Amino acid sequence: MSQLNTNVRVIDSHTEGEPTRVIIQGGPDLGEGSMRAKADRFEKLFDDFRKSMILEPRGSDILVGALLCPSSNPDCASGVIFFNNVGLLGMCGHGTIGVAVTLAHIGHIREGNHRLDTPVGEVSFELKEGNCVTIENVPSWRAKKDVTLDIDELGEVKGDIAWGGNWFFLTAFCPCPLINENTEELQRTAMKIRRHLDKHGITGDNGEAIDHIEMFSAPVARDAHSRNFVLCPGGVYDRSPCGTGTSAKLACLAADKAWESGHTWIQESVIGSRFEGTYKRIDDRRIIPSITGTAYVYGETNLLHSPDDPFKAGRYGSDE
Ligand code: PYC
Repeated sequence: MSQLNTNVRVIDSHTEGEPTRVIIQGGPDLGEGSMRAKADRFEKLFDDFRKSMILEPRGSDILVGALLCPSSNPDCASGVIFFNNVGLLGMCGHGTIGVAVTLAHIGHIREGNHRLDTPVGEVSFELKEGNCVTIENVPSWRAKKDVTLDIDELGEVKGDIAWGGNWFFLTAFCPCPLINENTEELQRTAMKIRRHLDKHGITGDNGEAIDHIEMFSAPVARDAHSRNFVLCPGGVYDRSPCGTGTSAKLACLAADKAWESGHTWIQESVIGSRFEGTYKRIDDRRIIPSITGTAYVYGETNLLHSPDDPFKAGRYGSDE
């Protein structure tokens, strides 16, 4: 087991209901280099630290972690590596909004425009009044349209494969209404889709795993355009409308010429919270999505690791 710092300062927030735990002090030293290189080092050498921040008893499966680290680009307010209960995330939309509000909370930034360095590229954001943040995400695109899966117990499931900072399979296939009361059934169905993709080697570009499943339907609120349910890689679902998932959705809409650039798309989550999205076209294939949402800081904690604590690396941590 790698050495765990005994005192780690974290700030917890939620973005449209989805929590983000930002590690602002006491995280591992990941050395020099690009954020990609730092993320690789984090994944290889400090997995116990990741687990200890997210898993029980210090956390919960639904938390997304954000490790702040210095960026080699002085124009960036910070570098950040996002992670969850099973590993690292490429980008995280709700997490970026949470990081922005957290950086303001600790006095590191003020309202205005800023940049963040992530392992999948730089993103910019505008921090506005009332904890409202608009992020400009990484380039997003649809890789495949109308992929048909024939899944035991579900039958034919048709969907698109798109990148929005993570890989998504987006489908209108819903076994039941996308509402809070149905999240267990939705999780089970989305897991079946995920397992089918893995089993049959259906991937994003360059063989990259599709680790997010997004089901969408008509919205509940009259002024919204769509509602979604997003299954995250660790088997839990996003309480927010998922920033990278909304980006992937916008990429599909743009590819189908079903939504104009610059127009506001209102995406509802399964709990009824919402993001507003717009996009700019880069070329025939790719767009730059912008996502707006609100985050609230709800906790400041020092997490401790006692050397003799059997669960210092989390409930499912490695056995020593
Ligand atoms: O908002 O992009 C997002 C996200 C990814 C996983 C959980 N939230």
